[in-house]
Amino acid sequence: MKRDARVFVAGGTTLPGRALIDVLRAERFTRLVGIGADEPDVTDAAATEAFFAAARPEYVFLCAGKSGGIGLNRAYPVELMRDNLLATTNVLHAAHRAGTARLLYLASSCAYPKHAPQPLAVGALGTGPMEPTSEAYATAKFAGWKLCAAYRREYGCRFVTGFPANAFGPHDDFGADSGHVIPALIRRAHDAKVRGDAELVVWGTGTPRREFVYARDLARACLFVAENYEGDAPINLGGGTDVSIADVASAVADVVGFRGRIRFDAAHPDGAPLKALDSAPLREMGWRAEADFRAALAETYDWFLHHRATEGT
Ligand code: GFB
Repeated sequence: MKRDARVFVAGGTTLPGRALIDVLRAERFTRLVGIGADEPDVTDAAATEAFFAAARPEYVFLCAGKSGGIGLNRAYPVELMRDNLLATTNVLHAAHRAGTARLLYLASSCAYPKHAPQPLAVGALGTGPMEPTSEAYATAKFAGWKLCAAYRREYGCRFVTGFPANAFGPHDDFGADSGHVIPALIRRAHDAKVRGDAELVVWGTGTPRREFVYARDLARACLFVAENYEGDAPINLGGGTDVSIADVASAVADVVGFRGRIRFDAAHPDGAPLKALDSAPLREMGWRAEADFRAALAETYDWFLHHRATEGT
């Protein structure tokens, strides 16, 4: 990909979007468009079309669309599904009309069937019911993949879909009730430490397992795929760390410095019992994750400590 090409990260304030902007700048892409206040409201079709007509981005990374943890998905399925459907349909159509040369759409591992064989391979997509707690959002991400594939088939667009593992890192939503598990536990372990609480409550049984990928590694994988993968099939963007929620809770408590007890509250749902991606295609192309899980947790906590007041985390 030409380093002086016009590149647009749709969803530049999301966790993956911010990481992508950092990686693109580090890789010396010199013409990022739609950054910060210049980014259009991509849930608005007219604003999106107008932006693409003016900026004419050659490369697009589509990370836009509200997302959150199991709590947010249970509380606001309509808002999550609608926001992602609008953002995805608007950006894909505008990119097609503007002649965008290459687009990577970021879907989500929750679009896989709840009980698909593990590790999750793209051939399992659509073969069974999704996890109910995130079904609305997951269906929007599944539809985004299918629409991406339709533009490729009908119009010959070089659009590709990546399915990421559970991402974490700076600029995430650290809301105790809205965030994904790692940022939510960082927030609650920090608050428990500051208050001197005797225990930290962790949702669910602690037995589910997840593959966690550091946002910087996810962003590197997105760029690697955009530059090197020409297949019609979607591709998993994994290579992360497979760990149980109980072990994540212990690691977060350790990194934050919370020394109290950890109590699992089974009144909260576990969600999918296991989500790990089969990322063999990506590995066989030579891509490797770089982040050490514990070091990435520490970097994320450090970011939280220095930004929680400003970024409304
Ligand atoms: O990250 P998370 O909210 O989403 O939850 P999913 C992962 C696991 O962590 C569940 C447990 O088993 C939760 O019960 N957990 C423990 C907690 N304590 C907490 C906590 O304080 N907050 C949260 N949030 N979880 C998501 C989807 O599913 O996967 C998203 O909801 C997205 O839409 C993401 O697709 C990739 O991994 O279960």
